[in-house]
Amino acid sequence: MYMTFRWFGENDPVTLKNIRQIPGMHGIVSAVYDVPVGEEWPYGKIAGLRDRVEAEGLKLSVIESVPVHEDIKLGLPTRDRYIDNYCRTLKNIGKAGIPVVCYNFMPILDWTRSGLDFEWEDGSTSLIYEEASVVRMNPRSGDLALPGWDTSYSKDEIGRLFRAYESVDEEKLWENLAYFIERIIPAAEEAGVRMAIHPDDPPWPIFGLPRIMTNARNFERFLTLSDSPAHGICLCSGSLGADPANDVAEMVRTFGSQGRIHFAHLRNVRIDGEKDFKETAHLSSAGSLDMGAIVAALYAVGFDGPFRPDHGRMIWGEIGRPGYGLYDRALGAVYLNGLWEGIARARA
Ligand code: DNO
Repeated sequence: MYMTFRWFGENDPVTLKNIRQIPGMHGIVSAVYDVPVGEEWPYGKIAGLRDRVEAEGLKLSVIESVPVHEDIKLGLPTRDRYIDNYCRTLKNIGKAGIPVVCYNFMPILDWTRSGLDFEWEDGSTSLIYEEASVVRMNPRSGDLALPGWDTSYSKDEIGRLFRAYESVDEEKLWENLAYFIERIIPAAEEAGVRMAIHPDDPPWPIFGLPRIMTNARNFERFLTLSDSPAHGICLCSGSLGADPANDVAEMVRTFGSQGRIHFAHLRNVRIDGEKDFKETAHLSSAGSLDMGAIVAALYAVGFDGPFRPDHGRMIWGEIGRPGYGLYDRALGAVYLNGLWEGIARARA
């Protein structure tokens, strides 16, 4: 596997130079942020991003995300236009030579947390999720500002979307996902792009919205939607691992041995109760996940794709995008690379 790092573009307080200085760094994970959701990303913008990254001596390894328009997830008649645009965007991404696209199929909300700055004894802070606080939020009122979204909606739109999803249950969402996959995977294959769906984070329904990319059984079902090697998953240890019923290393072995893991997000969480977790430093002893076992499983299945250290804590007084500071992610990157090197040597 090779190391990549998420960069949010020119407005990111973390610079490409900062990222390049992390030992072992290979590539960048980024996106075009100024095209409205659902519209085609022009080739020039994608190639411009790639050139900017390459000028700093890095590769543009993954596009994360090309967001999926809500009309597609809702299965509205207008979806075909957005799906056509999606296919054209994939074609442009392929033409620019970028091999992997990460996306998700979560209704309205991407990843969700209840708190941004839980303070640990050592003064570092983390993102946390407590179901008890989440159930007290009222997103239907439109008053919901969550960190890290690739898209955000106005108050009116949020209210309208919640009403629209009242008629979409899990099975309907599966149907809409199947319709989307049937159309985009051939386009991805033709473009030479591998698609990696991100698990739902957290992996359970929130605010009464259906969520389906949550466990091994559902990933198996998802993979039956297409036989194409372009149809795969982003194995996110922290998202899946927030549910102790998910054995993340086992999922790596199952889907990795089928060649379906196209991207890995590696981070740790400490589970403090049912639907209650805190993001921690990456190392195994800091949280509930055995990162050594997860990396060993990636090694065992011969994973040769990109991974990135996922969310870190805020440390050393850094102020930045929640979960996406430089320092703790850089420590995570080096730790994960160290695990890989150690495992590779022990097996050599
Ligand atoms: C959170 C990220 C997600 C991810 C999307 C992929 O930190 O892992 O926002 O980018 O779900 O579409």
